[in-house]
Formats: sequence, structure tokens, C-alpha cells
Amino acid sequence: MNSKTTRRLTAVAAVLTVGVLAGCQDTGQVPGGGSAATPTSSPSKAPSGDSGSDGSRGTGGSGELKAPDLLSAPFPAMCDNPAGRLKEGKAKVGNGNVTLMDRHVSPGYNPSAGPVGLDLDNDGDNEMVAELECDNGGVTWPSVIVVYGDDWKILGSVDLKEQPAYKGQPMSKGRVLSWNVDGNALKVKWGTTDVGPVPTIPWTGRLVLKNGEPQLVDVARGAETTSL
Ligand SMILES: [Ca+2]
Repeated sequence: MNSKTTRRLTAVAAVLTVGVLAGCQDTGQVPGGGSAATPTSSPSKAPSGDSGSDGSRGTGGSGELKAPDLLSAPFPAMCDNPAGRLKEGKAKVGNGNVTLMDRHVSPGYNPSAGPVGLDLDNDGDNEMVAELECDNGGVTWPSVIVVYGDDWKILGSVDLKEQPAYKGQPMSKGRVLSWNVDGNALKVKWGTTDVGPVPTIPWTGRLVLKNGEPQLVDVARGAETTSL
């Protein structure tokens, strides 16, 4: 048995375990993964009914990473605060907070940028991508996009505060506006500002895994506007 087969079997076992647990507990989650926080399965085994409803578009996945588990996933250091683990999608850490941008957690949830599963490394299993918001001392910083692999291992993250395309100019705000799966990449639209309270500069790029590291490539800056 090769390692990939082992990994896939492990993933299947994990899904079965999740299914058994879901069947035994009143978790409040919609059975069968119907909530928007739950990635729908791949097309061959998509649950009937609610795919595409209330912003669940794009949260497809082969099932090995379930978005409800994302509510208790680890997160990397961000906003100058240490790494930690979410509890019900939130955490207090260091001098601030981390919040998963998910409809079940955040009032600021953007249905166009909810947690999404896609196969970034083209190995047949989905990774999970999520936008996390963080603050430090009451000041909200630009979002961090976190990519998870098997068993919720953090493969890496992309900080919207600092990107090479900003040419050395850190941004004080940064929010994902929308994202869409495009093959083995995630097309991302986000907004930043260098001054002021609201994002005014639109950006587009593609989130890919390069040598196992997530990064935004093909980044382009759009025309600045008064509000995005
Ligand atoms: Ca994969």
C-alpha cells in the first residue's frame, strides 16, 4: 500500500468517524453537511438539495476536511499574536482575537468568501481555505488566509497585510471580497487601504500551492475607488 493510498484510507476513516459522531450527538449541524459552513461533497456524491444555497457555493470538497471541524482548527500566529486553536470559530490570544469568517461565527461574514475546499496540490484530496480576521489591542488588522491540509495541518497562510505586489507598503486594512475555485487554484478578489477605515484598493490574484507553500500569484491592482 503506497502512502497516498494510506492517506486516502485515513481520510475515509476520518469521514466515517465524523459521520458516526454526528449521528450520536446533537451538534446542531445540519445532517449530511447541509450548512454553509459544511463543504458539500464532490459532484459525484453531492448531497441533494442545498448545494449553492446561502453562500455555500464553492465549498466543495471530497469530504476529508469538514468545515464544522474548522470551528476548532488550529491557526498560525497572526496580528502579532501567537498561534492557537479556535473554539467555536473564535479565540482570544495574546493581545487580541482571532475570528473565523464563517456564517456561524462572524457577524462580518462575507458569503462570497466562506471557507472553501479545493484540491490545491492536485493530489485528489481537497485542502481547505479560510479567511481569518484578527485584531490586536482592539485594532483589526488585515485578514489572513489560512490553508489546511489533512488532519487540519496548517500548510501555510497568506497575510493580506503584506504582499510583494504592495511593493513594501503594508496595508492597514485587508478583506477578501470574493473567491472562486478555478481548477487547482483559488481566484481571490480582496480589498485594502493604505489609509482610512475602509478598503478602497481592489486586488485580484490566484491562491496556489507552490512547493507546498500557499501564495498569491498573478496579483494585479485595480483602480482605487471610494469604497469596495
Ligand atoms: Ca490536495
